[in-house]
Amino acid sequence: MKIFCPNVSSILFVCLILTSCVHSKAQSCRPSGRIEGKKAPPGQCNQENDSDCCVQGKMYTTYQCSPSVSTYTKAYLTLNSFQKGGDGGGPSECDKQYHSDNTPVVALSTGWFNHESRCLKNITISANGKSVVAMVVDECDSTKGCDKDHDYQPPCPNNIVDASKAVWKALNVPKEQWGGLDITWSDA
Ligand SMILES: *[C@@H]1O[C@H](CO)[C@@H](O)[C@H](O)[C@H]1NC(C)=O
Ligand SMILES: CC(=O)N[C@H]1CO[C@H](CO)[C@@H](O)[C@@H]1O
Repeated sequence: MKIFCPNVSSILFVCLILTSCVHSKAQSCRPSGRIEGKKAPPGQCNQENDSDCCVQGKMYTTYQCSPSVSTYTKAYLTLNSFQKGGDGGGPSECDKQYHSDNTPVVALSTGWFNHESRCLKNITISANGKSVVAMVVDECDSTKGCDKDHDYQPPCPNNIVDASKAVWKALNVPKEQWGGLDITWSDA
């Protein structure tokens, strides 16, 4: 009878491979897949305030992860409506409610949303020499898009803080520039 008995060097080898995998996973966030754009049916995809609509046949990259969070996490700030009838689609995922765009609320890319772990928590957003505290109420889905649930908008990039206009106002950004800004954020 033969008993399986791995020698010490093979155990070491497996350990080495495992640690290097874990290590590289923590450091980088790679795409998880791609989806093909579908054109929105008539009347879908609310383009109020420059929301993107999926382009038929275009490929969009998806992500399950976001860059790792630090005290100055770099992100890209975008504009969203969290009100009923706004371009955010349905009610917010965290509390199934709509939110006034005059309150500082945000949606985070899937990796940062982290399975609702930041739901109804506050983050501090800094840019332009100012900072504002905003509550996380929704996910900006990096894993899916171009369907009815996402108002036929593309999947979110993995580094997005999608904010109500109250956030833009508090950061003192001139209205003509609302929609895209490099920022940093941290857990408040
Ligand atoms: C987040 O900030 C709001 C407004 O400043 C505050 O009312 C709320 O209690 C804060 N929530 C948490 C979880 O700290
Ligand atoms: C979410 C948001 O800011 N919506 C605005 C889009 O633009 C119209 C017209 O400028 C505003 O009235 C909305 O409030």
